[in-house]
Amino acid sequence: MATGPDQDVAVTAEAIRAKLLEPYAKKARRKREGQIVVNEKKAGDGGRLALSQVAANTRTLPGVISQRGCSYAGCKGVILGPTRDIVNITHGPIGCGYYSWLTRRNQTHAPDGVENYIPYCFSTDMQDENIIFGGEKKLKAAIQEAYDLFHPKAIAVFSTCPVGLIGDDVHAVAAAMKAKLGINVFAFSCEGYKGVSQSAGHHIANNQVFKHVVGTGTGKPKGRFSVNLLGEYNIGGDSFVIEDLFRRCGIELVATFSGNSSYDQFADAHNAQLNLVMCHRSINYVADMIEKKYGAPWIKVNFIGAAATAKSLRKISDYFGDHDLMLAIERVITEEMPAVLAAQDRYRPRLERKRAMLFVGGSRAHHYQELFDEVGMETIAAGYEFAHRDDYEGRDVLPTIRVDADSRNIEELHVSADPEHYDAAASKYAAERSEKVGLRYKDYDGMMADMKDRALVIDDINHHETERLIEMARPDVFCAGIKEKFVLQKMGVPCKQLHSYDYGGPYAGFSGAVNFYTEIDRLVNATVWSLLKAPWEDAEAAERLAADATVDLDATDEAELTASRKKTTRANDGE
Ligand code: CFM
Repeated sequence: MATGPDQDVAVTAEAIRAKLLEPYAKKARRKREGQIVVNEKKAGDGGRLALSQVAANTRTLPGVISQRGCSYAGCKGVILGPTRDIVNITHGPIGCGYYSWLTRRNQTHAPDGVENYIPYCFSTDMQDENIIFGGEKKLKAAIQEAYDLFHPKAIAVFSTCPVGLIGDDVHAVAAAMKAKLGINVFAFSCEGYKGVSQSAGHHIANNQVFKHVVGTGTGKPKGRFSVNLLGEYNIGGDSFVIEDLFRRCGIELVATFSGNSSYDQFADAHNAQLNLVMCHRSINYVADMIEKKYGAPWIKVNFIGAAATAKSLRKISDYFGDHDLMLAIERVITEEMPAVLAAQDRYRPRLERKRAMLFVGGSRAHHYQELFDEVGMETIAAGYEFAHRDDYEGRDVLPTIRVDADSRNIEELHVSADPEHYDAAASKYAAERSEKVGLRYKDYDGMMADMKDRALVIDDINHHETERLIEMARPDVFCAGIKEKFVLQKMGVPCKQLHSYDYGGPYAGFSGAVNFYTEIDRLVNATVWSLLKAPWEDAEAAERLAADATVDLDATDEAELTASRKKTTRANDGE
């Protein structure tokens, strides 16, 4: 049942929702009903929207194929993954280290002579005997070995599931090794089973980085306008683009958490004047803690989309309220926009009214809607893998979020103003600026406010729902990850990977926007998709394949048998 773009979207969204929920047993259906929501944009209090509630950050249904990852992945892979000069040791069986080794496309630029451990995979490679008798000794030896080989500034230890189960005290080992070696050694209790998804790992990572690294440096910003960029991980080189924009605007970037970052940047981050939060889900904890302890406020930014980039740069300008900075920012925007507008003119007629679906992580399903919008495409369904209600409905709902046992499992740091380093003037200044230019701090409206009324919002989508969604709505492009890509493409729908960007990118900033329009045009307007028929949809092809793949066991002589076997080999080689 294909639906056209002119069809009533309201009926379509409700009909799709009903179809997705149909096969579930009662209890499972009740759970999914709260996670599959038709966006209703009703006016709420104080000029804000009253959005439907999404039952986000809850356990995945047992037995379904989810897109989610684990807590260890969120901690070691996502937050610490892009750090180049911390030796990151996985304490656990080798598989956890191996499968998190270079699998995320976070790039780094390590100048000659600068430490870069990203290409390495460090693991304690736990064996049966360590599981039975404990792995602390092996961990100690691994830290010592890493130190002897590399003499890094810092070593971090990541716990995998068995470490938590057998009770190795990774923190005690880290503390002992820190004292022994005289470098910073710290550990994460990020066992894969913690929480309901990788989101737990983000929180655990944020806590430890804040506790053990942020504020330990003495480097002070040199420029007049200094910022940290939080929640930008340099996938496909995005951070490089943003760094270049900042440089041209005269904005000093103290630290990025954690794309193209270094240990010293984290250590000095408390001295930046302003914090910019890009991926709210993964890093809002650090932003909040820096504000509480050191005074610098945070604002939400988004460098995905040309308009969003311009808006974010202007927000920075509003904060600093400086004429020279404002001129520099406007100059950069003026330099960049002609190429963006020319690309929009070129691609809009080819992409207008095409329909996108986005099911990614915890912030990209929102941010990338901007880019589609800029070329006239509509997002008809979107959702996060592991985000929380505030990422859907906005931070206003934070006080109403119920803390369940899975969240309580994760340490909540109690942070207060640092007696020595808290900058009281910063918070006073921030309040004044807000009064003057209406800047909102600690504020994020979430994804649903930006989506159309009656669009479909699906949290923690699974394989069954993805297939039904495609069958019913046949989008022109589906944005997801490697686990979904080839299933979708066999159904004749192009998939753009928004985790790794496939082999593309950068997509941030102005030049990134042009890259993205080009890439989406290439995918959406390729004619190959209409020619594609999965083998099981084409009876003749299926028969042919089956015949080709069968060795003729009745062959009477060797020549016949060899010919038959050759044919089979050819078929298997995919010729
Ligand atoms: Fe933030 Fe990310 Fe994302 Fe994320 Fe991720 Fe990622 Fe993602 Mo993959 S930190 S929430 S845990 S923007 S790895 S760079 S693409 S799921 S949407």
